Amino acid sequence: MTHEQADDPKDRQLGRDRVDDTDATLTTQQGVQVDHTDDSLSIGERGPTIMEDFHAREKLTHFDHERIPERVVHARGAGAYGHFKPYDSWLSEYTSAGFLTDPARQTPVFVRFSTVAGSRGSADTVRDVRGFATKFYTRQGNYDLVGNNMPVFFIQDGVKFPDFVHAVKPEPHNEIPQAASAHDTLWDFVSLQPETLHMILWLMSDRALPRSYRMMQGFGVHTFRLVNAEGRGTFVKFHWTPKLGTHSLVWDEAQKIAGKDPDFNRRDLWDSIEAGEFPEWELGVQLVDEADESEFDFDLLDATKLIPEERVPVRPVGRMVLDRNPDNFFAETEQVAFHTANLVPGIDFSNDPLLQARNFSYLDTQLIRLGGPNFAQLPVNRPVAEVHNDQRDGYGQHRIHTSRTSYTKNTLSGGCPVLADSGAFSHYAEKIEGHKIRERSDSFKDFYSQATLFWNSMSEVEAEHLVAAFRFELGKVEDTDIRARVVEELNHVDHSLARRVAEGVGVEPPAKETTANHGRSSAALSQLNTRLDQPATRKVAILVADGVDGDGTERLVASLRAQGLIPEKLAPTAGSVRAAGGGEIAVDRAINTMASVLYDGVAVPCGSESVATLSVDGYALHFVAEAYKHAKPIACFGSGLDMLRAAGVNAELAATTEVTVHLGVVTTTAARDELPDRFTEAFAAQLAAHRVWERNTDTVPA
Ligand code: HDE
Repeated sequence: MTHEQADDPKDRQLGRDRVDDTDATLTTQQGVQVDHTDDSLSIGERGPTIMEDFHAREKLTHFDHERIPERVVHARGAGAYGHFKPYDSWLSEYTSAGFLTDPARQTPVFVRFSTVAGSRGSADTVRDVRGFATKFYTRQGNYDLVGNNMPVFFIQDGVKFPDFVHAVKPEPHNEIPQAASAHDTLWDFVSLQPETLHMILWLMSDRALPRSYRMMQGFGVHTFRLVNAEGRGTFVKFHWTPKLGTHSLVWDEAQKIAGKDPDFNRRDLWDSIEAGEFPEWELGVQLVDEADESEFDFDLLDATKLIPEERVPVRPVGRMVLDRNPDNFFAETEQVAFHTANLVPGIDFSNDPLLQARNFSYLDTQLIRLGGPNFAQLPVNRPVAEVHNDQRDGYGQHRIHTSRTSYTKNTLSGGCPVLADSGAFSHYAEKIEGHKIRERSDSFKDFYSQATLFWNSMSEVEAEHLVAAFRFELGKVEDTDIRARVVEELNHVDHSLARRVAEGVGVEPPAKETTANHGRSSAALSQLNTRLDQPATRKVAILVADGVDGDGTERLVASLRAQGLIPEKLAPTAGSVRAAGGGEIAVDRAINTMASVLYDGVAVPCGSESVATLSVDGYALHFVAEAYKHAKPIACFGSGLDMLRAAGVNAELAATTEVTVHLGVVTTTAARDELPDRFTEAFAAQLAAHRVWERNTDTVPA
């Protein structure tokens, strides 16, 4: 797990704090050796335990204090280390930040992905926004880009954040439901706060159900400002684009995974890094000249709006790779402290009122969560840049300042630490004039146009999923007035959307449209327009039983592996199965310990005995039918076709040695050594495309 990377300054620094217990003897916190930790010190064999047992008291006391408050939002997460490197220096025209402009510089990073609403032990695959927070340990200090996997937010002003979070979190009287937005308080809030609508559409879309953290886009959300060496400012939006494309689960699958493997996304991130399949993203920027600030039909300072990519293209800046799992979840992933105000020279804020509130909130929250002002000294938070200042003392102070002075200016320490004469952060000298008011700018008041833009940009299947999500969520709302109010709000977005939702939730569909649909769309908003050519790391279940075609199966496994896929052999019981031609084939897992929802595709090899067994095995039949239901690619060869028939797969299964693909089902009657390479290639291509949306699975039970 830990392989110290000599060229990584953050990893070298962490190395000084790592504790290796190999060959070590058990001790107390004071280093006194302990030879017995199973029984407390007592008077006689059956007598009372005595206070004097300092080992037992220390052990229990430490245990009693092991927990810290979980994050008030984004409590559930998973993190990893890696590095970022710019491709070239083009961005230096806009920013003095060296880590974004020096292609020779590799900057260590720590990234934490998270859900928002659930508590620390909640399931990964709930319908929610995902956090995508990156700490860059730059030479100029730490820079945190604390973003999400959706480019907009629910509210425009941070003062509404506690209201919004209270509405979406479990209801206060009974703390139900956990990690779910399908309940009355959230939708009550939404129905009364139209600024939420655009983000609510994103939340009801497939974006809220990522297949993997490795297959999510990331967004800085706010408009920030880049500042170049001459002090010129340029507005910027940050984008992360995953190498593997942006892919999602389907809702039925997501709900089942929440039970079958609540750690699904966390495990996926961990396993892929352990396997050397390092997740990658490209950082891109949308730049807007300050002079063009008012050229848009929305306000750049409004975090419920995105800049359509057709209007301002995303320009590539560099590449981030995550290549190292943390050593200790608590020490690193739990204690990492992000803060939107962790800036380095060359990057600055805009006046987005949501961002301004965050700049207060993140520091404040760390004080309660991490117990005092010295959390920046925790190994994961410590910058690689040197830290010298006059801040002293406080809980958990680790530094031993040897200086006699802790004030500036001084003469007794030779004036040290001295003020920087170059390279310091200098706040952008924006000219501001105005009255002190508590009012929302008129430029923030178009709540619907971009919600409509998003809706118009959905492919047919994405739109169907979105309507189904609204029907599910509102269908769970008990108060019919709330349902009706949400439908009224949707009628401002699109009349057909409002009608389709209304019909599913028992609300009178609005008779006529309230706002005409502007008809504009943006291709970049549909996930189906992201990469669909990357099969790497897709997991494939190969169903086998005694009598399976051993050569064909091993050939299939080898060629899937060669294409970067992860095949696993599943049989009715763990251990191994007997191959038709003799010999044993090792089985990775028993079918009943897994489920099709944990795989991207399924394959059934040839072998009449094996197929006959699987065709009467309820787990195996359900496995195939469910994968088919969830629009997953399926492949089978030789007599494997019979298993698909038994499972009720309604694609055409051509009885020919040619490789045939129909509705994402790849078949050939060839087996063993005859199995053509084109068979796995065709299967891999289907897996890269993620799902087979043209399949009609309405009649397949789930
Ligand atoms: Fe956060 N948010 N947030 N948020 N947020 C926190 O900070 C807050 C917002 C985001 O992996 C908290 O350390 C306010 C937008 C991520 O550790 C807290 C407002 C975006 C994470 C907090 C927002 C985010 C947080 C909870 C409105 C996307 C997880 C614990 C003004 C751009 C970071 C913590 C991690 C975490 C406050 C809005 C993303 C309480 C007040 C917009 C990814 O400080």
